[in-house]
Amino acid sequence: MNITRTVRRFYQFASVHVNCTSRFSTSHRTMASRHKPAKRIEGLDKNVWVAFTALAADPSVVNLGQGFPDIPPPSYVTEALAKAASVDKMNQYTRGFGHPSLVKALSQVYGKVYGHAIDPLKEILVTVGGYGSLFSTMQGLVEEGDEVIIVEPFFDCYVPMVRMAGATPVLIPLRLKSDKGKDVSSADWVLDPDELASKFNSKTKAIIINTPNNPIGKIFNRDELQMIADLCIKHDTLCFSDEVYEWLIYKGHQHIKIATLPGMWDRTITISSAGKTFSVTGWKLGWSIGPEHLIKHLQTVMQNTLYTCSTPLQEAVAQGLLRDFELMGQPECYFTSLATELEGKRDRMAAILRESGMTPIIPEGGYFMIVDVTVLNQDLSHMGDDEAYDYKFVKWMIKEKKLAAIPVTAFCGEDSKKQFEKYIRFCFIKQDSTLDAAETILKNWNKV
Ligand code: IK2
Repeated sequence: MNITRTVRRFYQFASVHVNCTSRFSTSHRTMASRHKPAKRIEGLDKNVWVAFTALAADPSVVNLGQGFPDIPPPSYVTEALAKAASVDKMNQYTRGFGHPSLVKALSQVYGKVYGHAIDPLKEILVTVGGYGSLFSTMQGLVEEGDEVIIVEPFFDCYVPMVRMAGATPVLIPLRLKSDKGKDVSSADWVLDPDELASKFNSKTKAIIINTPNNPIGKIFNRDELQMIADLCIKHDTLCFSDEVYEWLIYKGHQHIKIATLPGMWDRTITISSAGKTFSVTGWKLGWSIGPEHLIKHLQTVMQNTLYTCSTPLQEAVAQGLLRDFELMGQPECYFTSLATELEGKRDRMAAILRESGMTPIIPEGGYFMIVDVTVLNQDLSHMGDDEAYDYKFVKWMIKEKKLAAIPVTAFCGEDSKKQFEKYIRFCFIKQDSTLDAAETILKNWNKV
């Protein structure tokens, strides 16, 4: 074939291709305008995990961003999974609202924690992670026109989930008590009682609390929980209590379930997660616990959306819970031993940050630590002003310093952005070698 013919053929092909492409893009545009997203998801397209997980994926980046352990999970749990998967019937569907052995194990563990029997079939729903528990709670109990009070900073999916249920999120920030000096603890972040009371009205369907809180690590004490409970009872509202970090409680602190306060069991859904309980975040199993008259609505959502969760994973978590149920109260119980291990990592993380001149907020629970980066005085004006300072700071830190964290304004609404935009969140459930690498980066911060 001579050159002229080849060139002509190429242009013929290219022209057909261009026509096809432009026809495709025209029809694509028409389709796009005809098929708008459902109203319930409008404005919800941005997500901090999608954005920052991608940025931190580079293996040269030390990842203290998203909240997952890089320490191994307990071997009895992973071994139980391998064993479960080797049994034929464990690889098939199981009961929709929770695998029988898992709900039984959960009722044993939580029966002890709540101090009363939990009906495994009627008062528990197992679903896909803490996310699934939150979603079924919101879809099952929150109605168009309702208001739902959310304490800031909050785990970021609460607001979109309330919106997807057709309701309005009403935000109230934790505020830092003044004059705290150098030693600031998550306990120094408090709700203003009058401000909280002012958020309740006849439209209020529920309040969402998270204790221990992500990202601050605050554990609500009995008086604070009582204040919330009194308002729930006074205004006849529900309480959704996200307690996925319930076992990660540091010395001198106590986790209290709001559902155990007088008058609260009947109006509370408590949410937890196998991912956080056994350091297996990739397993994505969670559960909601509450009275039958509420849980049955979550079960309706489950049966019409996901129907059931993975059988072998549920069986393995059941075996893990039974093992730790026997050890509850002893140091070898994973619920306790993980918290002990993490307390050392928390203190190390705090020391590293202090050495770099920053003031970390020492968490009472959970595995995150927030820190004010103001003293680093990093000029980010070249990055424009489309984003909050913490977003720019973390993006810059990942690129220039190879250290990933999460911006704290991802956990609050517009009105509180100024209060939180100088904070970033570090995750410290990491191997010593990962914390060593972070320490080296922070020590060499000012070296080029
Ligand atoms: N609720 C809270 C408070 C959570 O922190 C999470 C998990 N978040 O972890 C990611 C991070 O903050 O870096 C969930 C619910 C969801 O739990 P699960 O992973 O079991 O769906």
